[in-house]
Amino acid sequence: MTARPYVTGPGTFDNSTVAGILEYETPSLHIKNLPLLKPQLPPLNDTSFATTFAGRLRSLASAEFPAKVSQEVERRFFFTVGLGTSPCDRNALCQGPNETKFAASVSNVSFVLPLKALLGVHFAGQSSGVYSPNFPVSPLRWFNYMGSPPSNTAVGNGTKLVILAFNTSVEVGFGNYDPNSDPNRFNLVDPVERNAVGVPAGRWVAIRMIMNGCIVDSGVWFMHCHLEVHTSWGLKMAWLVLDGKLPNQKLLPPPSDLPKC
Ligand SMILES: [Cu+2]
Repeated sequence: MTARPYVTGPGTFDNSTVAGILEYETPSLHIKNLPLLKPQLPPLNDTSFATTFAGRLRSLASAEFPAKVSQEVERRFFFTVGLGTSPCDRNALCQGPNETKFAASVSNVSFVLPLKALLGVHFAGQSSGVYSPNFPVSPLRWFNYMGSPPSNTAVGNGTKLVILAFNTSVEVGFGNYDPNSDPNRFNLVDPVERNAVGVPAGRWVAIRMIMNGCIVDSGVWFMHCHLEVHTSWGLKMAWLVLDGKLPNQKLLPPPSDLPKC
């Protein structure tokens, strides 16, 4: 087996190929001189190959493992994800263009980590002043996300959350999206249930979530880029799912040995 990254963006990264040899131990299959299969990998930037492969992923959608897709959506959000710049801190050395520092954002909000833990202050009822509950439902400024980027790359910032009632079904879309034609192409039958999704460059992805303790529990949930450097630049936001009415729909207290820092 071999594997290597798929990449379309600029920037340097480790583009080497990893390889492993899989040997079956079943004695009856001990045939000598089996040929060593060496997979042919597509080019690093073969978007159509990667898209076709990812598009074939399906859940089992069986009686034992049903696909829990909400057919109705109560709250719709339109997010953008991207890189940008912020002013350089005083006396700091910044590596972004025109002496700025690199920043990243969701819907142009570069997330500022609060000094107090969001989940902790939420549980303790002491969240006043720690975050604002007004993460934008859709981008404040629209442009063609699939065209050339705007010349102003400055991002805003803040500790902004989306607050949702328990059991809310949510749909999140990213990028350019046609609300009339695109929903017809959604897979509401057997999509994969997952905690990470690829957003193609200059394109969009639609996600559905139900905040019902089955898929997303009550509490505070970060949604963030899986490149650590982008997360540190602010490509993250948080959902706050309120408790439900039933006893098993409440946020559990922190463990007694939770380190205090
Ligand atoms: Cu990223």
